[in-house]
Amino acid sequence: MLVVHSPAHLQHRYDVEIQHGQTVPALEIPERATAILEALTAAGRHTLASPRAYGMAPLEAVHEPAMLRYLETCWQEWAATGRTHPIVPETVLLHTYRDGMGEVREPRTPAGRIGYWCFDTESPIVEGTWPATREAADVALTAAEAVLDGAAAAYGLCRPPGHHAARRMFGGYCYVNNAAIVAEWLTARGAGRVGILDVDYHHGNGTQQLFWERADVPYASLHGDPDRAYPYFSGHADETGGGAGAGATLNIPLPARTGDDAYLTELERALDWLDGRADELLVVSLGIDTYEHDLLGDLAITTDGYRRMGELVARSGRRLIVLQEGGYHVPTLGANVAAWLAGAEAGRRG
Ligand code: Q9C
Ligand code: ZN
Repeated sequence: MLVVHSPAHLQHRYDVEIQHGQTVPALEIPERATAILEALTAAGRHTLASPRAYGMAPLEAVHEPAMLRYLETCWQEWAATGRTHPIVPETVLLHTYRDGMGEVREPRTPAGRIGYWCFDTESPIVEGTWPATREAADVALTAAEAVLDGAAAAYGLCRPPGHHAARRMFGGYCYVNNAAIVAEWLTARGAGRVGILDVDYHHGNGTQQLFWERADVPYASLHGDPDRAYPYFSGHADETGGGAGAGATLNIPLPARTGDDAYLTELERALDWLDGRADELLVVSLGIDTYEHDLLGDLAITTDGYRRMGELVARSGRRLIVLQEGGYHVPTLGANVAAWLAGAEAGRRG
């Protein structure tokens, strides 16, 4: 399989994140992508490639340009105030803040602006965040173009990940939404019906929002039930899309400790739901944080479960753009991604 990757992500590195008000060692670390690349190289069956540059237009097609401009310029602005530590919000804009008082305005100072765009305290911005973010989108687009040109499947080793980034809000380790950028880009090119299958442990709130009112890009997600799991405010089973997109969103919240067999049963349900909605192309948001020993998730998928997952998804006959999202148990991350991709290759053959 074609594996697209870039060393640009190495610049996006910070030591700590703030979880539940406590400073903990960062989980979304460069070593994640390094481990995946090593395992896929060692597997010996993949073709490695570097990304092409697609420019800003594909990002502007899904995100508010002012947010992209913020991401592009915030480090320079922050550093100009004499700060050298990562940008993390002090305040974030709660939807109730301005109840009855009209629209909010974007603040002018760096300390104010971050909380206007970022929704959590776990997604620091450093000097290399923007170059890494842009390159991750190019990695995704390069994988998509290979599939557009006829490849049965391609994998994009995106870092940072993307599925928590919404039209004008970022967070959850995500700055732009790689899967949404690709789905929109393919759709605009008349590539056929594109669906998004999100198997990251966390609900892809950003992707769901971006396609909420659209029937042409169905979104299906399996994830830890938001009653207990981040990002808490989306992903319930009764969220099925709105307006023209009514019925084009499928959420499958899962109980803690869900294992391979139960997960695959639900995955089959998601693939059946996609039948007739997106039969040609599937963008897969591949999170490995469903793993039994993941540091953030509480599901119980095994390495063999990932092989079966890849096989089941590929069996559906759709061409696949598989993009890396989460997954935080670094020692097994490479083997688990390799198992998923090997399963996908086996599933395609038959
Ligand atoms: N506060 C992705 O997997 N927080 N993002 C979890 C509890 C952050 C995960 C820890 C989860 C973000 C792409
Ligand atoms: Zn996740």
